[in-house]
Amino acid sequence: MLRATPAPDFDAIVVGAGFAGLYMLHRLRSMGLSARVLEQGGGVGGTWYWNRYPGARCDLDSVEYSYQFSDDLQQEWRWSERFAAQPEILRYLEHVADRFDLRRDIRFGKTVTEAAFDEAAGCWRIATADGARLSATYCIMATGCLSVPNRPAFDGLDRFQGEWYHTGAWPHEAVSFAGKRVGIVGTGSSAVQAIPVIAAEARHLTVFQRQASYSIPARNAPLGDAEYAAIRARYGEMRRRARETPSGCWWSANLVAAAEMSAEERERELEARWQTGGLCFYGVFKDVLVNPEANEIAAEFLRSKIRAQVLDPEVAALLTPRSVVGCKRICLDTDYFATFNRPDVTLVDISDAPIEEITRTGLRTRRDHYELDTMVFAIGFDAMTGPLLRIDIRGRGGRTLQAKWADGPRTYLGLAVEGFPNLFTITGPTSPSVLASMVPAIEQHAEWVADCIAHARASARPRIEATRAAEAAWIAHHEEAAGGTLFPACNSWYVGANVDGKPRRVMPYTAGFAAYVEKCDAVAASDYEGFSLSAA
Ligand code: N01
Repeated sequence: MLRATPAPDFDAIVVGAGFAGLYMLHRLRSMGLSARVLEQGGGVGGTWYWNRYPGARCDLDSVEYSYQFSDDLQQEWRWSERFAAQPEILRYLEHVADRFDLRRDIRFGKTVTEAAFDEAAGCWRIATADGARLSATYCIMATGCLSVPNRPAFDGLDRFQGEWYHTGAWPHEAVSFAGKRVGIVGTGSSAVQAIPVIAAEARHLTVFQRQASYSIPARNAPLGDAEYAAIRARYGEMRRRARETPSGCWWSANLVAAAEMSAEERERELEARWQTGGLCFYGVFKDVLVNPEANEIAAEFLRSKIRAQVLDPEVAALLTPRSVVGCKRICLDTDYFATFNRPDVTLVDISDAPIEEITRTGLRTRRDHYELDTMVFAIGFDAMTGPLLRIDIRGRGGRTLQAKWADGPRTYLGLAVEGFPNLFTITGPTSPSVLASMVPAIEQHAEWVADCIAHARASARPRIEATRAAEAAWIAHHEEAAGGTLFPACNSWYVGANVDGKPRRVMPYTAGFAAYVEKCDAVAASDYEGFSLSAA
């Protein structure tokens, strides 16, 4: 007698309970599907659960760095500042989890180690580090883009007698720097936020810089009641307008190329965006990210601002990047450059004298030894592909994602992967993700995935997989678009240059959020063109 294959435990398993996983769960449940979220942390929040370092804030205005799927939520939540600090963002996500009763379907402390597609049963079999085994028809990776911290692989770290921390895995307990000689490695967004705060507390702060960063004043400020009332009144309209822009952000982009403006007009535009603060600087010229001459005008403007803020010309020179601006993410700061005017802050250039080892009492570069009580590693993440590749993901025929992506990520729309049926990636590589307004990008993906699953089920073809041809065409288009930009010009995490041995590929989609959404919508409208749908 034939034994019926047992039904999977859930319709869908979602990995991660950050912005993406929470909303994905909400969508799936509202469709009447059974879903389980597996989260490695002890609470919701994802990025905002782990990144508790001093000074951590979002770099998009809080009012747009938040969900829009529920107007009630949007209207009732009150952000206190233009750029919310980590504790407030975490409170927001906890509020969302409670308000939509999400926690009952989330299991915390569950690190997913394996996900394998069972072809006979037509479902995903998921294993967690603590030995749990679950199955589901669909597996949705809401694992984040910046969620695997780069390990500090410095010789001798285990010998260090003081404390050390990674900004991306900060302890929950308060960390005191009072009276300490602190060293921080890295000068990216995390460090740029942490350095002024740590400097204000530590006895001495030594900053180890490999490449200088461009940074723009955040101009963070409390949001007043009148200002907030105006935002609430225009929320819907601002959200709608943002969806039509390349960045998906509220700020407006200049649609004129630098060469079409007079020197005075360019200066006015640059200065206006500098004064506004925030990432609107990305919109300074239409061609700032594609034309080296336009880029150099913007870069030189930012360099002059560094020279104006840093008193010691030698320190200013070290802090001044020579590279293209924007091909590494521009940082937002509050008093970053001015911090180097403090007598108790030292900048150490390690571009030509790298860190050789960590000693019992500090850090040795090729040039010198530095005595330290505490070390902070703000050295970033194995971005975009790291969160997926650290899970042993096996698709049809037992093929691993690691093997498939050995030369770089290949996806269809950054949402699906040929050979891996019923697997979806929220803001996966080759989607706009980190180059768009992150939360709207997440919502667009979660909604697309939910609609796709609904369509597959309704048409009695629950198995869905990207075709090889569609994936190849998407990757060709993605690479062509990226090749027309300046993103390949930098050694940044956007191209995987910050992780030894990682294939160098522009990972986020560069042709703009609005164009991308249009493509996703067109695919959905044409019976999910580029996917093959079949019965189980
Ligand atoms: O990481 P990063 P991050 N020896 O990779 C240096 C988002 N974010 O955590 O430039 C010495 O940018 C490395 O040097 P180099 C945001 O999207 C947002 O700061 O590679 N140094 C660099 O200086 C951001 O872009 C917010 O030469 C080493 C630094 O460490 C992304 O997260 C806040 C090294 C790493 O910079 C990542 O930011 C924080 C080594 N072996 C983060 N390895 C906001 O919302 C690396 N470095 C504001």
